[in-house]
Amino acid sequence: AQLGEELADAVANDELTVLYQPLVDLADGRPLGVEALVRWEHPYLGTVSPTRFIPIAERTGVIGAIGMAVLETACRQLVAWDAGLYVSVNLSPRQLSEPSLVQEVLAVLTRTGMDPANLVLEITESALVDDRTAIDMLAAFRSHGIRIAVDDFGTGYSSLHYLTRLPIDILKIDRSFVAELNGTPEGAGIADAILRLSQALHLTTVAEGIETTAQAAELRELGCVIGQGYLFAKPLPADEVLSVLLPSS
Ligand code: G
Ligand code: G
Ligand code: MN
Ligand code: NA
Repeated sequence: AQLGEELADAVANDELTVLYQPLVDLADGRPLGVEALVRWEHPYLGTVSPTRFIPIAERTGVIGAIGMAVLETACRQLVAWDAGLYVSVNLSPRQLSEPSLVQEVLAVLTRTGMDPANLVLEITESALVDDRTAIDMLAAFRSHGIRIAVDDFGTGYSSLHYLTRLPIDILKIDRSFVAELNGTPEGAGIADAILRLSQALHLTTVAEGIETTAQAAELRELGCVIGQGYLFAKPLPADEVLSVLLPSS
């Protein structure tokens, strides 16, 4: 309960920071975008992971304010960089149940001068199952040029039939399937299946949690276009992103 009460003030007290993890073209290593990942710099606990505080924020409802703060920070940062990158921002399931979300997101884009084509919203599969309101919302985002990614794909519950009807653009292969890659057809089974599925559905695929050059090479051979993981870079503070991504600039 204590942490929940403190979390309610974290936005106003400016205790949330946003890190950025590169998303790279697997063919040539070129940076294409970044994923925004929030951290809570707690006054005496130190850095608190989102895996710890996002579930609390979901329960108390403060996720709405946190989500919008992260989005606004990320959009401002992207516009300031002006480096031809896009930014991928996580939405939690509860945000998708807020009818005003689309208008709020569009207002942030207007306020920050951000091109909607440079924004990707990441949602988890389980947020969508049988939720007509959430699905309509995704369609509304897409009608404004914002792209939708399904995060942690393969770990949720969507039936394949259902997936064909979702208004989405990108599948993110969960890092558990990347960890299974070992140069054998068995190891590549799920990643390969997801890549074929996304090709059939004309979706882009991002592989998460790439830690080795062997994994990157295998994913590239399997047809994966975009990669993310410690091999390329860990989540970085804003002021380190450009020097890591575009060292010549
Ligand atoms: O960055 P890290 O690997 O610690 O993130 C842990 C989890 O927290 C991931 O599942 C990630 O999607 C989630 N997460 C990170 N930032 C945000 C955010 O701004 N909003 C939401 N809803 N989840 C986030
Ligand atoms: O669920 P989501 O995909 O949003 O989570 C992103 C999380 O994955 C972040 O917390 C980030 O720190 C973590 N992450 C990013 N790259 C790697 C990696 O190569 N290996 C592992 N184990 N975790 C990673
Ligand atoms: Mn994500
Ligand atoms: Na993920």
